Amino acid sequence: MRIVVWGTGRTGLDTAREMIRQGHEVRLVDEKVPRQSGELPVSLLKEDDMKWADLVIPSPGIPRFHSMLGCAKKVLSEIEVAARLLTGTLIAVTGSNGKTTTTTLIHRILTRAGLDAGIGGNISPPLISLVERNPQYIVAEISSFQLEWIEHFRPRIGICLNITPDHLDRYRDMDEYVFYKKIMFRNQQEDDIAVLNAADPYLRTVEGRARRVGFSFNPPSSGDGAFLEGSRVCFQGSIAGQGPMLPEGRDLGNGLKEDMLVSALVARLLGLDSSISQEVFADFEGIHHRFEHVATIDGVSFVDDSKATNVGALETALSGMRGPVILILGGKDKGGDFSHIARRFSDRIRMVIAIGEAAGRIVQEVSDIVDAEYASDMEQAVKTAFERAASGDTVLLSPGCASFDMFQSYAHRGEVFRQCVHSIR
Ligand code: UMA
Repeated sequence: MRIVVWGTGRTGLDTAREMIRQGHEVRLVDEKVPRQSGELPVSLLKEDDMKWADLVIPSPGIPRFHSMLGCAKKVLSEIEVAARLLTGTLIAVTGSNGKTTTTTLIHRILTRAGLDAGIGGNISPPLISLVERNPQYIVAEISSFQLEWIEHFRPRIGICLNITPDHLDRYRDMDEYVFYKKIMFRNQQEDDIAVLNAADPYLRTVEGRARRVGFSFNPPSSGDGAFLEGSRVCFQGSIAGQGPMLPEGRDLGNGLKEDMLVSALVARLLGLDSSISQEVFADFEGIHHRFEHVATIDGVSFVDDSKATNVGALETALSGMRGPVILILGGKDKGGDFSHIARRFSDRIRMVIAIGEAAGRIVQEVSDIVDAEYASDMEQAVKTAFERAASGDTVLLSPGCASFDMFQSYAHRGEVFRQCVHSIR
């Protein structure tokens, strides 16, 4: 087959290599001046490439309505192509927040249980890079971008953690974003499982024939599912019984608690012993830049939640906090509603410090509700936060925005925050 692989990031390079290994004729193209890509030749994308190809595989970053894709005979996403080649049990995790942590936890549980499990997708490496090893279980983090060009993609267990506004700079509106999240369940059959957040109004209905299993902090109203009783995970319905304990004695935050609840549920559905999940949770120190404690200086705690790139993640972080919070917000605007956050958590937000491209809009939206001011950069934001904080306060970087206006990535933003905190000492 003649295949155009479009994009020379991680997805494009791994896809091109695998398609060549599968014996296809491959053109690797990009719209930007081709970077060095090791052994693979790259050319600038031309309309002729679209006409030449039987199949185009665009990288997730390429917008669905890019005019060039309109000239292609057939377009499939990398996850669709990978899923057709992988023969193991596919466990796919989507949602606006918590995907990376949940994917990591499930993978660790399977590995600790002695199963042959691979991990990939949006978390990286791309799913296609697992094809050569073809593990018995595949735990995949799946983004809405990757779901835009699926056809038969059908996870054995599909999980949607939550849907909150995100990527509204890519999608026309919330409906379109929700559509591409829920499309993951469309091809599931009766012997598949859809694990859905029972408290999320967007997930009350999903397409597909899969058996539904719910989760929420409180017992779901009916059916099979998982909930929390204190720190204990409990299961109801046909899987009823006690699950693992979540670690006590450290502040997990609501986001991590929910991710552990879902992971324990998936382990139960796979028939694994709860003690395995409990051991994994006890050892788990979280992932970088997701509600990560950086330091406590003069009684003021600094928490790096730079991975919170939308207001849903910010809301989850704040909902698990009690004491006064000085909140650093801002970055590249994704259209989230910050006044709602300020109203809901006005009891615990001591002040907001806004940075980056979205700073003007944020200060305008929240300053009637909580104290708010601008900072020119991260260094000034951290300095101001420390000056205003009292012992017992938390300075929380949970920006609710993308990072690309001032930083290379959310990880880079988190590292800069960390350096600024350490330079206070
Ligand atoms: N390109 C074009 N034209 C365009 C856009 C991009 O030619 O209009 C080219 C660029 O020049 C570049 C390539 O496409 O060469 C970049 O493709 P990409 O942005 O898809 O980058 P990858 O390195 O392949 O990374 C992708 C995911 N990126 C996006 O979804 C934007 C990575 O998720 C993922 O880890 C990786 O595949 C492996 O699966 C990142 C992400 O931000 C972390 N994801 C979003 C999120 O989590 O919110 C969805």
